[in-house]
Amino acid sequence: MHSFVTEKESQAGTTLEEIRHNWSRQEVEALFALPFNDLLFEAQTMHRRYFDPNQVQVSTLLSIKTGACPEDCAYCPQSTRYDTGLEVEKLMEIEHVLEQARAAVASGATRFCMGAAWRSPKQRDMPQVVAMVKGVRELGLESCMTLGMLTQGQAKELSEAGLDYYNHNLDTSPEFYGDVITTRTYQDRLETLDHVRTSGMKVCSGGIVGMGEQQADRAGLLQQLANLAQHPESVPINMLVRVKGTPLENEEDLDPFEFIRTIAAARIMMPASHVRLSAGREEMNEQMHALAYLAGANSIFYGEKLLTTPNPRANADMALFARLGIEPERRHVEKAPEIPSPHFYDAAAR
Ligand code: SAM
Ligand code: DTB
Ligand code: SF4
Repeated sequence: MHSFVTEKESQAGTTLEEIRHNWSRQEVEALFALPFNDLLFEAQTMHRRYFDPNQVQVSTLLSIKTGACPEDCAYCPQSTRYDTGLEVEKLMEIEHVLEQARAAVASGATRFCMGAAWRSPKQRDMPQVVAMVKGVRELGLESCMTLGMLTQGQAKELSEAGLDYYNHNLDTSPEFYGDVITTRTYQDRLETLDHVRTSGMKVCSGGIVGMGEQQADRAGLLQQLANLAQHPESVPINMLVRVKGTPLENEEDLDPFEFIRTIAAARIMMPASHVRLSAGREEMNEQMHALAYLAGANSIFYGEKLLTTPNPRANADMALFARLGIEPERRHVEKAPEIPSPHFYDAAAR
């Protein structure tokens, strides 16, 4: 096991194990309080121990069931409680999902994430969802789904179908959570994560910043994630996308450096996990993207749309990768697809 020794710790004769599950709130807050350059240096140092610093994983996202969700998540354009003008769509046909998945392969994505605006999947929808997982895997893509809360039985079904990752976010600190969502508890979320983990799937779990929370809440979110029995393999950090009609539509801008600090702290606390620069990139300029990669973000959602809101165009991401000397990460699993396609490299020509 590696150990990470800061100058202060080495002076004090102590060492800090890197993969930890016992972070105190105070320790996490102390990370956030570091001078910005010290925090970024520490994060980048840690990043290099576990990852190639010039590779970023790219995932494509598809909404397989849109809108009319009964939950009241204050940030979400898909809740039926808010009038966001969103067009509701029922569960997508398998062939349509696979068409999009083939396009994702052609664009160079290695993971295909499917999201549904459900509180939890209905049992009658499971066969269709299972067929989607099988079809996506046959294309050689890693598969990920986010369908809301899962029972242990549903997690087992998805795992047996070959689903690689399940995304379920803790969203924020336990203290701030009730200000954002009232229709399901923090404990419900932890239980779903437990079902996902014990069924053998990889866990994708992160949160949202910029919802009016305090720095202590951002620290609290990361503390919860890092203190899980096993770190999520993937940690999406979303910047709130303010959608008209949601209760958070007029939320104030978060200091961009606070966002970068959150990425850096996540990198230090969960050094072997992919930290995903997730929603909110449409509002971030190239310099901000570069800082996020420097802070240890090594995954993005790639393609023009997230679930319902816009995302930077794929060729803009590839052009920035080329300027920064970043390459898309090749996938780790056995059955690698024939990617990248030639036009993918053209876009990123150096
Ligand atoms: N309905 C399922 C659930 O909530 O578990 C899955 C889909 S839900 C849209 C997935 C995640 O997207 C949420 O947990 C939240 O973190 C993120 N999200 C939703 N709306 C967002 C917004 N406006 N800005 C940033 N992130 C958002
Ligand atoms: C996650 O953490 N972010 C993604 C994914 N998991 C499913 C979703 C972002 C949604 C942003 C708002 C929208 O496009 O509807
Ligand atoms: Fe529904 Fe998920 Fe949106 Fe919450 S985040 S309202 S559960 S779609």
